[in-house]
Amino acid sequence: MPVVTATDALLIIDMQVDFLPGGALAVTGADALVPVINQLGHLPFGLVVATQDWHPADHVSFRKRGGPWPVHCVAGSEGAALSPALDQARIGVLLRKGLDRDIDSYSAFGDNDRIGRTGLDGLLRDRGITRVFLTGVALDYCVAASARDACRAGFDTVVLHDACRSVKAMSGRILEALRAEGIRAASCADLLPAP
Ligand code: VGL
Ligand code: ZN
Repeated sequence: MPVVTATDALLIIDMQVDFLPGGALAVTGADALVPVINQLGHLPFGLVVATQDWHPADHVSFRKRGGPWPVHCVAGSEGAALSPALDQARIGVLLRKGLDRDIDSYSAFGDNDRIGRTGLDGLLRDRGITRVFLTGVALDYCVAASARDACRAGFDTVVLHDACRSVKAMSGRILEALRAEGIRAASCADLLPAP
């Protein structure tokens, strides 16, 4: 059972209004993750990082520009805000991604073209982080991309499967694919003290 210490980081991916039920790109069950992620905030992580998908109004990922997604998480809009129920007191770094109108950025670590990087890998290393735990949405897009980049950057990478939801794919298949790449899966109960 993994014991959380100061060399661990919690990554909270895109827990924004537009990804919650009723939002522009709703992920089923995303609202149920909020109390789960709030609970994790009580553990002694060395750093808690939250991301926000933060797009210009004419972003390349939007259908009106031939992209796969409805308009979502437009910078500064209500839909781009973090869930109001998410406990923000523990968030040490708030990272916005997808700001460039011509390239999407699923991963917290950089753009999909793998050229533009956010610097998160260096930031984590500088803070002495060796292991990252991933939570949030969507498991099949931004969580998976972030987990792959974390693993590639040399961090021990753990997806907290019951603190994530997929938008399209079956979560089991995604976790299986990630596991084959060296990314582990654990449940929140593995980290939290028994009630
Ligand atoms: C996401 C699709 C488009 C995500 C963001 O957070 O997984 N998915 N933009
Ligand atoms: Zn997006």
